[in-house]
Amino acid sequence: MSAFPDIQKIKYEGPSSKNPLAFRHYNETEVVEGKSMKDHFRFSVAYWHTMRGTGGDPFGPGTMIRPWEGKVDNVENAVSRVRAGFEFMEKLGVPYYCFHDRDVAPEGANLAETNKNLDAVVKVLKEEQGRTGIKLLWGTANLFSNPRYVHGAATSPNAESFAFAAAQVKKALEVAKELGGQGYTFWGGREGYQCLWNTDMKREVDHLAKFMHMAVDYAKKIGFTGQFYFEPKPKEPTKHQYDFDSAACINFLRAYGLGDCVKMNIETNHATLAGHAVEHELDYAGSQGFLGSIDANAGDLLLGWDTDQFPTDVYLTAKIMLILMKYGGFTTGGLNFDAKVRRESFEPVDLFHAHIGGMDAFAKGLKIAAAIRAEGDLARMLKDRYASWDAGLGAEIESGMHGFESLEKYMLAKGDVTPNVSGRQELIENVMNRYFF
Ligand code: XLS
Ligand code: NI
Ligand code: NI
Repeated sequence: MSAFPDIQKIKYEGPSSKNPLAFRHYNETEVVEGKSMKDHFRFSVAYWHTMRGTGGDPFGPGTMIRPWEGKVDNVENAVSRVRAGFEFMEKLGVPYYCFHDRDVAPEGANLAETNKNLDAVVKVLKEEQGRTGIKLLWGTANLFSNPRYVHGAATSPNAESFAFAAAQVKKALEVAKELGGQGYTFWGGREGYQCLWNTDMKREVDHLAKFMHMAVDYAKKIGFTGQFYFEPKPKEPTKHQYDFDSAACINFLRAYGLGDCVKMNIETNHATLAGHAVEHELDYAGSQGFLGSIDANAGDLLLGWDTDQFPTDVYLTAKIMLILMKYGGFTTGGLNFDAKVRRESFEPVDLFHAHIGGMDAFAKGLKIAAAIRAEGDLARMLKDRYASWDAGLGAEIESGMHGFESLEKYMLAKGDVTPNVSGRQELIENVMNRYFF
């Protein structure tokens, strides 16, 4: 039985189309800078939002109409949801998806039963992957919903919560391997604290590192070769999450000897919660060699929480694509829509509108970014600004020829610096705007 009987495969119709169920810019085979759009983006659907989002909020219950959902959340229901999910992704034309263990299969009465439930659904996921060619971008484990994780998982003061989480991630890695997953993501969940007076921060952060090492070791042991990612988020649900931003995460990974095996998964709205722009987070991660994958969404500046909206702002997508292309694009990673339809958008067709809009916004952003790169103004203005480092004294400093004494000697002889030139921010902003309107 079809879950979306009235919807056909979404096609590219070009910028003049007014068909709400067609792409205006995302044309998967179109080549930009030598690579197809499909390969630039490696779009992915987030199973937790798209297939499990209920629309519930602190003021009321779920609102979503999802005809394929049964009354009881058992394995049978989970299986029909998988069929609906793959029909959705196939009609949308995305090559990847991501999920948490608990998104796809219900928990049982104990760990053994839970694992059995998961195995039963994974069998169907594998079958649907084979049927459609859709692949697993990354898997992850939900280490935050169940009350056993009330104080965190890897950073819990309760050692048995750590142990349960370890068992869960062990299984999640096995599943990711079974499904040919290209990655595995750690997101902090409740790894953080509400009150420092009852928190041994050093011990908790040490435990988090120990946990990640166990995961990396186990992946090696079973031959899971997917890329590990660490996803920063500064707050929510705890007041202070340990995975605050790119800089904090990269410091943590390096300090604990995980720098070679884990890259970053950057999420737009998490960046803004940290007081950064997403392009800052991407550039920081990229410049340190840690740029792995992207969770694409958008926040609302008038609401201070993780609203997980679909990205529609072409300025935003163009900025993201500029940084991504600067670092050579994705290898194992992709662009995962970690985004949900609004509570008021409760019909199945809204899921299509949301993803089509996001994909089109990124496709347009890619074209703009490619045009900026082709013309080269931005690169030229940037290079000019650092010209003093390309020859003479700057080049000598960069190549290690100087220390404080020789620099003092140089400045004593010269007296003062060559006058600075304007940063030309407004001019650069105007030049950038040429590509948008
Ligand atoms: C929550 C996170 C989460 C991760 C996966 O805010 O974005 O969805 O991406 O655990
Ligand atoms: Ni995310
Ligand atoms: Ni998020």
